[in-house]
Amino acid sequence: MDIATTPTNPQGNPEIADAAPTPQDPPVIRREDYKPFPWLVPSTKLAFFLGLEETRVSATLKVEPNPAAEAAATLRLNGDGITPLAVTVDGEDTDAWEMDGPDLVIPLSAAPHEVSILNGIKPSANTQLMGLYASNGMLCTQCESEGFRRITFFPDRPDVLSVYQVLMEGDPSAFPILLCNGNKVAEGVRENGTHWAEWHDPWPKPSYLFALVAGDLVANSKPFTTRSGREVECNVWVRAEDLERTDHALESLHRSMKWDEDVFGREYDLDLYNIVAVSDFNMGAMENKGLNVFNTKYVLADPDTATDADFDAVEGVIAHEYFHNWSGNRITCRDWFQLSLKEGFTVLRDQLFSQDMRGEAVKRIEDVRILRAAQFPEDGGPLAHPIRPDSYREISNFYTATVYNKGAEVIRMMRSIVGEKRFRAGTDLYFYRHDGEAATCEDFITAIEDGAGVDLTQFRRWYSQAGTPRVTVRQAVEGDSLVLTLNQHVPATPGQPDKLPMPVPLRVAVHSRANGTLGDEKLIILADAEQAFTLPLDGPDPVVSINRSFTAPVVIERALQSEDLVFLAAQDNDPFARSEALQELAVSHLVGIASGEFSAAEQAAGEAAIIDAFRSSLADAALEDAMRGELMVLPSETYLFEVMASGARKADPGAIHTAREGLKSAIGAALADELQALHARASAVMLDDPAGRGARKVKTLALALIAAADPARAATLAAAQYDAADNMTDRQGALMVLCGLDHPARAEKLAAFHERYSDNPLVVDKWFTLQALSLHSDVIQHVRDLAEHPDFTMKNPNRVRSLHMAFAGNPKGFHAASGEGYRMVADVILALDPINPQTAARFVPALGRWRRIEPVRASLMKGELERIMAAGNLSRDTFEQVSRSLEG
Ligand code: B3K
Ligand code: ZN
Repeated sequence: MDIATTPTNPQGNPEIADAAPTPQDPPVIRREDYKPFPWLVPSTKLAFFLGLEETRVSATLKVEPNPAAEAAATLRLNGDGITPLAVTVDGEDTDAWEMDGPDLVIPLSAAPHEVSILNGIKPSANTQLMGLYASNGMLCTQCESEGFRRITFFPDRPDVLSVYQVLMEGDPSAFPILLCNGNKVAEGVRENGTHWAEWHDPWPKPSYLFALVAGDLVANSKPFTTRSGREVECNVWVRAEDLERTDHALESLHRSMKWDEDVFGREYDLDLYNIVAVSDFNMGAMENKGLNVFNTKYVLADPDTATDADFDAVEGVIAHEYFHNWSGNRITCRDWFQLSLKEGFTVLRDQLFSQDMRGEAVKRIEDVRILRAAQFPEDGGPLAHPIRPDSYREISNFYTATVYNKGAEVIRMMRSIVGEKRFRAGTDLYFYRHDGEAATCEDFITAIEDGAGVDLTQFRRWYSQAGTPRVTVRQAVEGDSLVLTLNQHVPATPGQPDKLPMPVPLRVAVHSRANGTLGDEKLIILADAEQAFTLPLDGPDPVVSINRSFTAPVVIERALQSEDLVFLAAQDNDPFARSEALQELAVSHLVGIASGEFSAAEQAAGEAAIIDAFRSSLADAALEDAMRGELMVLPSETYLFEVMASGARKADPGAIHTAREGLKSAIGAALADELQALHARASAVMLDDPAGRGARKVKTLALALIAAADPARAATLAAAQYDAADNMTDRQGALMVLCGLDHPARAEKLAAFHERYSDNPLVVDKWFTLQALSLHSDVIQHVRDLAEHPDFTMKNPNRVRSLHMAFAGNPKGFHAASGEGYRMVADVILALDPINPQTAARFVPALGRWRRIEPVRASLMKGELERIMAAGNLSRDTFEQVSRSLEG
């Protein structure tokens, strides 16, 4: 059936199938079993007859035998919860097909054919938000990884590339705007009043990059002229009431387009770039070719409703999705095991972009903080996997911090080893060599080797071994040199008991504490299990600054004297190293206290050293506030758990929390005057002052430290900050501090905030999150009550995350000694799994860390996982995560 010539709505009303039952023991898919698909699909024509309740989909695939694959006598097309209403082969209706589980199998001779299938779907009933679904009266899609098979039958795998032509037809009052990938080539109105648009995407693409959107939308538009002089129409589509908050997204897109030309030599390749914001979305955004679909959270921003951090996140995600146009779309993945090929590389590209936009050191500190808080625990737990996994049951579970963030670190290491210029030669070769292909991580590594002229044989282990390497450091003075002896050890992870050494690039410098001289930076590469490096010495009391700017994603283990760390924190010429020294000081102090290893005298000395370091960063006039703010952030509790849980020692969340709050209170008390002075100075900086961002950051950080020592004073200051605020950063910061306090201003300002923003869902999300993340002693009861609030719904992922995911990330509430926090999160998983399995499964890793936690809490956590398992009838997503968490 040729969709271009059959534009009317098909007649008849056969039953439209609903979701298929979920298997209890889904099969394991292995990387080593990869085989190319037996058929090529050079072109795909789709026709959509759109309706919120029911949408008809007609698909016509031109297929031909794939000369690179074993011949097959059948064509297997993936489906998920759909049934064919009609099938034709070469224009003839046929019954010669069968369903094999969810898939449609059609016998086919080894020759070119045209296969057409008609089916129907129910977008409004689609609560999983995969495939075609309804959001706020509009229709939109999410296909990565395997959502396209919920729309129509297709070889739904990333190595089948096809050119798509799509007809969309629907009621113009419900769906005035019809968008799809590529360019609009025709449009019109039928006699019956429906309107239609036909879209053509000239770039062959895998099905996961397909997208359509139909709804009542308006655009903020501004053309971008590429370096070769082509004009690209750039649109950010939103609901009319959100239009005024779209300038930042549009400008971010333009900055990304320019940066990718300048830094990676990549130019955009269509005349149109559409971004659509939807409020029901499982993740941040999706890089569909020419038609990115975004969570509203990463599009809408203005100072009244979005914090400075929200502005940064919008810019970063817009950049990320834009950069995918080359690292992901022009070159895609051969199979889902190669996910880091596009995600690791694209995260690195967006990190480098944001470093250029916002300052290298601050961005690097933020990225390392995320890595430590989110990825290190993954690497140390039952769900550990290499950046290129070897097997999965449900690929959605592998969109992880390991694949994304560690994947970016691994490619960043390549860049550090060869230098920026040679790395660019490597990426140029990669883009040239594999353009239009579905490639592998191995292809990427080989291109960097060939383009940059480097041997990465041993380096490949970073792709196959899971676990965060531990690097121990010993130092000895020999004459006028310093000998640095480094050992590396990669811990065992599930399925990988024995590891081999990997190349670990480390930027180092040797300073002299006695002379106050700072040594030159040098790159060393630790490749063996143990290796010694001789470095020049500048003076007495050498202090080694190591892993500067975090050249390798490893844990450095060394026993440095606190004077040395205080010296590095105050003096190092690498701002990243300064923040690292402070972190190292705080980590060893807090873990020492929490594990009961410190005497009272050691505790007092450690506290005094940290207070000294804080004092000097507060007093350092040469420091920008943005950087000062980074120095004021203590290590996260999840990272402290990781450090505390080493060898036979387990993490004690209660002791860590008490130690960390105790340190905050000691800092707040000792530096009360300095912190108040900082708060006052920062409060005087105006919104549009270029220094305003840094000032807003230190303002709330100062308030939080004051609150730990003097709650009453902090409450007064926070209430005043709230009342005076002319922006969301200050307002949210003040409310964050108030939420943790027992003070009448807490309820008063929370109510005012809700009333002011009750019609803005993104800000109402903040209202939920602030309460779920709070340090208040009744946080568990607050979360229980909020789950009953009329604004709460399990159907909207942003709302679920704003309350329950925030709570799961609140160590105080989640790890409450009673086990209530664990029970609440398990209840959320059970309630959410039938509605939205992808989002439900995201809650499992928090409980899955039980093995690293002290025995009483560990058994409570494990008990909840067992309760989930025993409930049965779990989705593939949740089943995989829970079973791995119990086995691993
Ligand atoms: N590629 C998408 C993520 C899709 C997740 C599917 N479960 C967004 C991104 O990484 O840019
Ligand atoms: Zn991505």
